[in-house]
Amino acid sequence: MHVDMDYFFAAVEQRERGISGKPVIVGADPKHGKGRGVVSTCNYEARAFGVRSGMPISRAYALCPGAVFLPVNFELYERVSERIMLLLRRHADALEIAGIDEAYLDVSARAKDFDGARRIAEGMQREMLGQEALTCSIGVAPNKLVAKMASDSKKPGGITVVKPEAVRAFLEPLPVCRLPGVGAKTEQALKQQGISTIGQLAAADASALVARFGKMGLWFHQASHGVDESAVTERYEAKSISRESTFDEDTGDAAVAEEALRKLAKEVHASALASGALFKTVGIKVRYADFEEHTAARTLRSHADDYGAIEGNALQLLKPFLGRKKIRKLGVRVANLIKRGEQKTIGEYG
Ligand code: DCP
Ligand code: CA
Ligand code: CA
Repeated sequence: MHVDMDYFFAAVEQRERGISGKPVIVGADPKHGKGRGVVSTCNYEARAFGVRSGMPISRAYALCPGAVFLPVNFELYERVSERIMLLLRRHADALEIAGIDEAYLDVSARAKDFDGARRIAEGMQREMLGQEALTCSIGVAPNKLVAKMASDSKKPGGITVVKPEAVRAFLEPLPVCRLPGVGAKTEQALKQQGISTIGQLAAADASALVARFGKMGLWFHQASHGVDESAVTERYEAKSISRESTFDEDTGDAAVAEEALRKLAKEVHASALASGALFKTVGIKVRYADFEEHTAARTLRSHADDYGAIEGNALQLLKPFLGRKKIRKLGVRVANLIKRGEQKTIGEYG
C-alpha cells in the first residue's frame, strides 16, 4: 500500500485552527500581492481557484485574495507526521516512511488477498479521521510503484485497489508524467518519440529506449509494464531523537520540571516508536535561566524501546540539576539507535 495524506500542511492547519469551508493557502507571506516566495500547499477549496504547490505566492494572491494565508509551521507538521506513522505502523508488517506525509506499507502477511487489503485500508482511513481528523488517499497494488500511482489517482479520501490482473489496464491510459521521476523535461523528450501515455511507453522497443535514455530507458520499460521488485524497507537515518521545550516562565519548582520532562519523554518515545527505533542511550539537557547549559546521558545495558526506560533514566539524570537555579528549558534525547529487528545481532555484546 501507499498512503498519502491529503493537502497535508493545509489540512493540519485547518484542523488546528478549526477552519472549514474556506480556501487555505500555506506558504510565504503574500504581503497583499507583493510577497516573494511560494505556495507550500493549499486545500482543495483553494485549488478550485487554480492555486497550486510551488506557485509564486503573489500569483496565488491574485487568484484567490480572500483565502486564509498561513505561514509554514514545519515543526507542527513533523509532530503530526510522527503520530500518523505510528498509526500506520500498527497496520503494517513493514513500514517505509517515504516523506513527511506518505509511507509504503507491506501488508502481505496480514492481508489474505486484495479484498482483505482494502478492508485494512478502510480501517486506516477511519482511524485517521477519528484520531487525527485528517483524510488520506490509499493505493493498494502488487508493488510499491503501482501503489504509489494508485494512491494518487483518487484524491482526496480515495482508496484505489489495482489487482495484479488489472495493472496493465490501470497504467495504459495514464500520461507518462504520472510515473515517479518523469518530469517536464523527460515528458517532452518522450513526446518527441511519439510517446505520451504509459501504454505507448510499454509498447515502445526496450532497446530503443535504452539507446535514447540509457539506464533510465530500461527503468521506463519496466515501470511502464508495472514491474517493480523493490521491497518495503524500514529506512533508518536518524542518529538521535530529541525534544526540547522552553517554559513560559522560568521555574524553580521540581514537580513542574519533572512533569515537563515526562511530557518530553513521551514525545521522544512516540517518535522512536514511529520510526521503528530502539535506543541505548538516554540523555537530558538543562538550560538555566541565566543560559548556563548542561547535558547528561546514560547508556543502557542493551537496546530498549519502552517508555519506562526513557522516563526513568531522564528523571534520574535530572535530579542533580534540581533546586540550584531556575530552569528555562529542558530537553530529552535518545541516541545510539538501531532499527527494530536488528537488536539480536547488534545487542549481543551490549
Ligand atoms: N510541499 C511543499 N512544496 C511543494 C510540494 C509539497 O512544501 N512544492 C509540502 C506541503 C504538502 C506536503 O509537502 O502539504 C506534502 O506534499 P504532497 O505533494 O503530498 O501534497 P499535499 O499533501 O499538499 O496535497 P495532495 O492532497 O495532493 O497530496
Ligand atoms: Ca499528500
Ligand atoms: Ca506526499
